[in-house]
Amino acid sequence: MKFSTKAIHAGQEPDPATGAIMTPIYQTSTFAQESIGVHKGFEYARTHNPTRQALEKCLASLENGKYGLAFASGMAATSCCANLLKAGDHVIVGEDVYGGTYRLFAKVLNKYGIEFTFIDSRDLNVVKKNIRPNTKMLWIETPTNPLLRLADIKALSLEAKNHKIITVVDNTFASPYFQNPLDLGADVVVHSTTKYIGGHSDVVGGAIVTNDDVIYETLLFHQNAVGGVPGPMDCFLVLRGLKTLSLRANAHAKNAQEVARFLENQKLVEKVYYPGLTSHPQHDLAKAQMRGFGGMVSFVLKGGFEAANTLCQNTKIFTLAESLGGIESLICHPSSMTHGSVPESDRIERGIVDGLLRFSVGIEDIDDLLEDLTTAFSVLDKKLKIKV
Ligand code: P1T
Repeated sequence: MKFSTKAIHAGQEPDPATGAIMTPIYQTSTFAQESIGVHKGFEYARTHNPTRQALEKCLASLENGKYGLAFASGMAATSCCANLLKAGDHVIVGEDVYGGTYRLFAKVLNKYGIEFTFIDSRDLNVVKKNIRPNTKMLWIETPTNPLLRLADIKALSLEAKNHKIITVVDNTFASPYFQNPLDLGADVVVHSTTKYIGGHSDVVGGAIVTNDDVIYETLLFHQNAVGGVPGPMDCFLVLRGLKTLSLRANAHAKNAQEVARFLENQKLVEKVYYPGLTSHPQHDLAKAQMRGFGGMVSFVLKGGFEAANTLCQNTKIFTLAESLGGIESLICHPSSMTHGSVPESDRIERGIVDGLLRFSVGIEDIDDLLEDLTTAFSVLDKKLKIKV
């Protein structure tokens, strides 16, 4: 089956009790048992729930994986992956990851004797150099949040495999529609389903997909033991959003390409980051491992924080807010919002400067989006000129 068919049907059958076409919201915490130890496959909703199970099967199918696990948030999925580790293990992490991922690794999990080295995951040699005898996991985000840098999933996974290192790819920015890391050799895929998968900014969720039986059993055990599972209503919302992912992803990417081109032509813009631009240093890698370039565009404004703040205040459609991947266009100021927990010196060294803004380009009419930006840039232009 092709992607858009799987998004609508995988893991989902008409309800056997009623024939309902849409997966019911099984709003129950527990299930009746026929006799002691005899039941219909469901006992307690932290362990299994039919609505969650449908979502997990659908997610696995879209990532070309055998197993899917759903979580209450992207961070719950990320922290579940840490259960593949133990004290004394070492993890290599791409330095340009979501600020919350950095915070979990550098400020929470480090307290449990797991060591993290943050490196430039664009460079295979840097990864090679940082492998130690106790390195157990390579954690990459590609494209990265917020600088849209790419990591070569195939090359890095192969290197990791040679050292028995588990490769985890956070595929949130690309979504399974544009990139399937398991097909490129990764062992585990993580998603914040809050973003493109849910797609409507109305639910928080996370997911893990893998083909590996041992990894799955370990994660399944911890999903139940730790308990960061989503409720049935949230699973329903993610499942419902997922059905239109292929349509939305194409529309996001089309608009993002135009917005990126628009930004490249603005004299107040110093730099634009979008993998779909030929000016992106890894455009060829993007074409090789992705089927499209996604809806996220970041850029640096001349004029630092003040310019960034002025632009955010003068758009009407683009809204200043955390998160991404919903149908509406959002702006984020990474250095004070998503990456506020990264120490300032590391942030600046990585390029997350005060003039950096990140657009989650929505699927509104492109003419309206460009008009909104044109107006905001002309206000910014006037303001900067007056200052000079
Ligand atoms: O917010 P949550 O569902 O827990 O997902 C965490 C997460 C994981 N991975 C990536 C790549 C992410 O971007 C996120 C969350 N990001 C934002 C909230 C943001 O605005 O970037």
